[in-house]
Amino acid sequence: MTKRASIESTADAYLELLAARGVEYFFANSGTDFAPLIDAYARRLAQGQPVPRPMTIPHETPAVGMAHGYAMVTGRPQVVMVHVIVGAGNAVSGIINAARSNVPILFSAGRNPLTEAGLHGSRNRPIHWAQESFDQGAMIREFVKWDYELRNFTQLETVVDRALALTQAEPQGPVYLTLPREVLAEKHEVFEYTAASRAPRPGAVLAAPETIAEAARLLTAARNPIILTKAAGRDPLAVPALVKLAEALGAPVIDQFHTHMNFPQDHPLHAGFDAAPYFDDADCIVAVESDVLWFPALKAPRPETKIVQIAVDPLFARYPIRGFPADAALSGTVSLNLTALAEAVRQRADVRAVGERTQRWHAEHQRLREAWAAAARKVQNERPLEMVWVSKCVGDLVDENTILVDEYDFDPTQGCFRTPRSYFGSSPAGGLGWGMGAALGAKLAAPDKTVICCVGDGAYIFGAPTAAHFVSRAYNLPVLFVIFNNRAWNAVKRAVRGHAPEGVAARTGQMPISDLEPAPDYELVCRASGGHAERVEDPAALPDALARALKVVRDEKRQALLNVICKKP
Ligand SMILES: Cc1ncc(C[n+]2csc(CCOP(=O)(O)OP(=O)(O)O)c2C)c(N)n1
Repeated sequence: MTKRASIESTADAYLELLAARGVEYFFANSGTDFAPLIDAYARRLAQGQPVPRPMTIPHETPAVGMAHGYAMVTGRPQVVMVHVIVGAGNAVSGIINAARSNVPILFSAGRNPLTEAGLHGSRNRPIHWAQESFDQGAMIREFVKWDYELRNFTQLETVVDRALALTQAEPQGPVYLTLPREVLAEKHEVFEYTAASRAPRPGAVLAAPETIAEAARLLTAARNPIILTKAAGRDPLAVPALVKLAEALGAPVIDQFHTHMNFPQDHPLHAGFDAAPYFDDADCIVAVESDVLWFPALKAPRPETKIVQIAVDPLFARYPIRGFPADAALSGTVSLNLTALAEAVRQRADVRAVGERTQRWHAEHQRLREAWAAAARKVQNERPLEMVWVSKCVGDLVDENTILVDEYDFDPTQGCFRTPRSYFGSSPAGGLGWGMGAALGAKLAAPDKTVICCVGDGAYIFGAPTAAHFVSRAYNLPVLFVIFNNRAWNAVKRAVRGHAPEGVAARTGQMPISDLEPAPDYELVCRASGGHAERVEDPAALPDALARALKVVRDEKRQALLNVICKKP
């Protein structure tokens, strides 16, 4: 069916089309390139015409983070638009995060007016000469699946539908569309378009039966198979499928370097977060959506150990180097492949061996849980606070209605995540500044959920906190932010200690370029945007402070922040 809309410009048609295609939000950080769009927005809003909701995000880092957070919770891409090359520059780190996390986003930037005169929208500011680049896509091309400049009104529908289809096709990832000001400003009166996109939407993909059979053969021949996963839970259906596979095998699941809730943490086959201690005994390792299986320089499995890799793309083709082997590789839709493999294993498995292994791993699960509980108990009175105790207090608050976004320092041993899409960790690319925006995007996507955002003090600063707190207040997105404040970049310090354990820096603790002192009163930053905020220095006071903050978030619908003073490394 064809739709016909009265419009005034290409910008007007663009907004009409985005709304028609189900885009709900337009996370924007604007500049002179936005003039035709803002004009079209004003007209459409005044006339009650459909538009993606425009949201002013006063820094690109949380703008991209919000689109990332929204998509990771819903699976649906939204639009981010930034100001020409300079806005794109600020956004690149977030786009790298989205690319490596396989998150769909329609990322866009205005393109400086191309013409010096002669067209509506031609140059009229001094920046219009310096803000043109030879190849605007180049800055980010390596980290998007597709980039294109909208050349004219006629191709608008094809371009937008192609962008949205490509970002959502597996492996998912951001796409980049640049929008020259003259093209947006072109005058048009009528926009005709197809009511629903007919761009190809590739369906789910199952590996060939013989590949599944080979993987099942390797697994059922093994005496001690183990499973590790980083991001199986990106596909929520993969979580129950992974449970089926683990149970069919009697094999443990290790959430190694995990970025998602992948496997219920209270399942007796959950075996923690570090697979290395189990490598010596493992004779078959299944890696599910895991980019890094081990560190070859530190600890690898035995050479004869069989490896099965299961992922949308088991080659991680966009990584320049990745040498992890596979004796069988299942590409395609992870939930389908896990389900098929679980069934194939179930048919072949030696029931007695599965039963014995299950018992053994149940005991290991119990041992781990007791050790984790003891680790938190041991430091519960330490002042400054130990991060494991902070994590235990935060973890105790997690219920079925909570989403936790962690960008540094939440210790996953202290939580118990049971449902898909309830836990999200930083992208494997680790571009700092993701957490606050992602938490706000998650809250926008799931307004009925309690969203808790754990951040290191370093990560907090990278998150453009004045912008993030502004957004929380402006758009009623109450999130609880917990800063694990150790007044340092501990990740950097750890790297120095690992690199030169006997060096001067490690021996003396004097490490330039890794301290964050004098530390600001971070609570004031949140209060400046109307939030409730407290500084916590007493470990015994933390549970009550968390309860007060959560009450503000849930009942008053206001953001809250706890600046928790932790031990300095
Ligand atoms: C954009 C960006 N810049 C720098 C880094 C390098 N880096 C990784 S972790 C880290 C420190 C994070 O500090 P904080 O959030 O306080 O956590 P902590 O390391 O203290 O646990 C830095 C600087 C990065 N990952 N991303």
